[in-house]
Parts: sequence; C-alpha cells; structure tokens
Amino acid sequence: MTNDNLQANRFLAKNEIRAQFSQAMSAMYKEEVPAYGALMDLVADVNAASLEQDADLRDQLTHTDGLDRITEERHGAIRVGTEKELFTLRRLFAVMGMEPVSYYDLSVAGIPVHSTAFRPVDEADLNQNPFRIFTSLLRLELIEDEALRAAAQEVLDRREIFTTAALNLIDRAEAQGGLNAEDATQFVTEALETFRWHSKANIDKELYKRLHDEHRLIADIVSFHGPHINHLTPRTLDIDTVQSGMPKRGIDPKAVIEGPPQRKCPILLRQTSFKALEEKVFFKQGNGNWAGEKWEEGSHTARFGEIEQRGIALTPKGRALYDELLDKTRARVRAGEGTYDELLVESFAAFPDSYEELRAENLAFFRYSLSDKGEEIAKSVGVSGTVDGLLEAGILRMDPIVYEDFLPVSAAGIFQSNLGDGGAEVVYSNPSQSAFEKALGAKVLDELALYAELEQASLTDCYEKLSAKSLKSETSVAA
Ligand code: OOG
Ligand code: NI
Repeated sequence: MTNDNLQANRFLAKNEIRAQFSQAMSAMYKEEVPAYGALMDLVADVNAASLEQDADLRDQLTHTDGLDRITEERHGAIRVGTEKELFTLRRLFAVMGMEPVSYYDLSVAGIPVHSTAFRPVDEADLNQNPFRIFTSLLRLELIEDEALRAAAQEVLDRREIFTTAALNLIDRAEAQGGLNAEDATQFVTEALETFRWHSKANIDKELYKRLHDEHRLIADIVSFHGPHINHLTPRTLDIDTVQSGMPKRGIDPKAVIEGPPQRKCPILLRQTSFKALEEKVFFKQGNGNWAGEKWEEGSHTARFGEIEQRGIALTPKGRALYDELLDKTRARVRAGEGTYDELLVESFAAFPDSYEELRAENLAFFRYSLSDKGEEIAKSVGVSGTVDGLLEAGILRMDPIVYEDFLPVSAAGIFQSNLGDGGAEVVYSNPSQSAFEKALGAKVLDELALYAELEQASLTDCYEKLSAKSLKSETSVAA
C-alpha cells in the first residue's frame, strides 16, 4: 500500500460527511419547522405511488442509479452578508465535496443578491448524495441610503457566523486533505451551528425596521446571528400531485408552480413552495448597551418549505428555447391574453416532448450505456457504428441526465413567495460575476460544460466496451 493510500484510508469519504450533514440539517429543520416534516411525509407517499405506477420511470431510475438517492434528496438555501462569510463557506462546503456551480444574478428580479449553488459534481458522488445549498451573497452596494448601508455593514462586520471549532476543522481538513471519522462527526455538529435559527436578533427594532423598509431580504440577512437555513426542498417525482395534496395535510402552497409545465418528459426543474411562517423574534433594547440583556418582542418572516421535480438537463440550444417560451408566456400574461397556467401550456407545445425528439434536435443531454443486448454482443465481437445506428440497433440505450442546478427566474419566484407582496419594486439589474468570484475565492463551474462532459464520458465508455473485441472480428452498424 502506498503512503497516499494509507493517508486516504484514514479519512472519511467526503460523500459520507455530506450525507451526515444533509441528515443533520434535515433533522434540525424538521424540529424548527414542523410543516417541513409533514411535507417530507407527503413527498415520500407520492414518490412511492409514482414508482409503483410508472414502470418506465422505475427502470430509468434503477438503470442510472438514481433510485437510491430519491428519498434522501434535498436542497437548501442560505443568504450571507459579507465576502468573508462567502469565502469561508466555500471552504466549509469543500470539506463535504460540494463545489460552487453557476452564477445567478437575482438583481434583475429586484433582489439585491447574487448566488451560486454548492453541490457535488461527479455522477457517482451525486448518486451517493446530491445535497446542494443555494447560497446568496448580499450586495449592500446596491442600496442607495448611505447611512443605512454603513449601519448594516457595521453589524455584519461584528458577527462571526462560524464556531471556532468549525474553523479549526476546516483548516485541518485542508492541511491533511480530509478528516477522520471522529473529526468528521464533530465537523458536522459544528457546521450545523452556522445554519441554526436564532430568535434573538443582533440589532434593535428600529434598525430592523429601516433595513426591512429598504428590502425584506436585507433585514433577514443582517439582523440575525447567522445565515439560518431558510428552506429545505425534497425532490418529488410528481409535483402536481404533491401540490394538490398539500392543503389536506394542513400546508398552504403558493399559487403557481415555477418552471416548465407538466410534460411526458420532464425538463429542467419545476418548483413550488409553501408560504413563510411569521415567527416570534426578540430585538435588542437599550442604546447599544446590551449588558442588561433586555429584549423587545417582534416578528420576522423568512422560513418556508419547497418541493421540486427534476427533469432532463437541456443543451444550450434547449435552454435558449426554454427561455424564449417562458419569456413569451410572461409577455402574453402581461398583455392580458389569459392565465399564466394556460398560456404556459400553450407556449410550451412548441417544445418537443419525447426523448427521441429531444435527442434528435440536440435539445437535451443523455447518458448512454450498453443495453443488455449490447453487453451480450460486446462479449463476442467488436462493434462499431454511429450513435444513431447503435441506438436503432438496440445496442445502446439512453437515459436522461438529471438537471442538478437552478433557474434564475424560478429562484426569483421562490424568493418572492417568502418575501410577501410588494417586497421588491426596484430593478437593480447589474450582474457582477467577477466580483462574486473574487469574494468566493474561486471561479464557479460551468453547469453546461459539466453535463456535456458527462454525456461524452458515457459515450466514450460505451465505445470502449464495444470495440474491446474488435481484434477478433468486427461488426459494423450503419446509421
Ligand atoms: C433562495 C431561493 C432560490 C430555488 O430553489 O430556486 C432557491 C432563497 O430564497 O434564499 O432556493
Ligand atoms: Ni429552493
């Protein structure tokens, strides 16, 4: 055994640390927000029924190793206040094998943040545990009121959102290249503290009100001890059934589902949420001298629950068509041509709805593998041919590559659903990916490149298997 192997064996796999963390976050949130637990139960029931009824879906998920991840699957969201906080978060998530993918500019939707999603990147890691955290950084520079900006900055500069033990364990993981099982368990416990809800605010009621009047989100980010997890989202195989089943379980969903309409072949991401809770909080009292610990009661609205259904990842061409049809729908709604739901379905009639067409028109990404027949043939003879030909001959099979990321327009809708009406009139529109990456201390990965690589790698693997016997004899399959 090499030294490297010895080293690696001492460490708990990052996937395992992430799985523990995801479990711990879910348990904490269930306790903090009971409606989330009720939603999880509903989603589990609906997913079981979908798998029972839909043999193709079951086959597809079994074949791509996606079945095991379904019940464990969820994403969460947090919002941080400073560049330094974002920088350390990147290091914290790296300990669990989560990397920043994509840049999302929410300022176009009147929300003064920009964001990325920390998530596992490799297929095998995603299948073990796909936990993602949508992470937003406040952009105080977009706030015009200079005095308020300075006050917010001062409060943010005073806080430390990580425990000392968490910071030490991040240092250790970086220095050693991993954490042993004992350290990993402690790391998860300490990391959890950063995302815990604190009902006692960092500031007094007056400053809270000024921040809130500027934008609700600013108050949510600045007023508290840290970036409390604001929602966790299980993945469902049938979002329409979960949406209509929510009221019966005492959950109040938002009116429309974000994303594409219902289809035979789901694309990208459909999302809906239930409204944020109004929670009792306590503000500091007494002119900056908190020694007496006097608190004044108030309320804050921030935490909610969400569900999502994931479909196939789209190529740049597919994504352009998606954006065009969504824009068209919104324009027609503004022109008063009908309801959003109706017009969405109407517009998306132009988006092909079979996997064969999606592939033929280069609209979506697929994962290729050898069919049972293909495996059998490859044992005896070498086979060559085009992808089309091999698919037609039943030697290759194709399965959709799941979309693992987020949609800015949908995200804006999800933000709004917990901000209440009339929260965001201002359109800041000012993307700044380079400033975001500077704060992050790294470049975000390009989601489209990741899907393209996965597709290509699956094809390369198939061709290698098929040609392995080509020295003996060769069969060519024409397109
Ligand atoms: C994040 C909203 C975005 C999603 O699923 O699109 C999001 C937030 O409210 O902080 O989580
Ligand atoms: Ni979300």
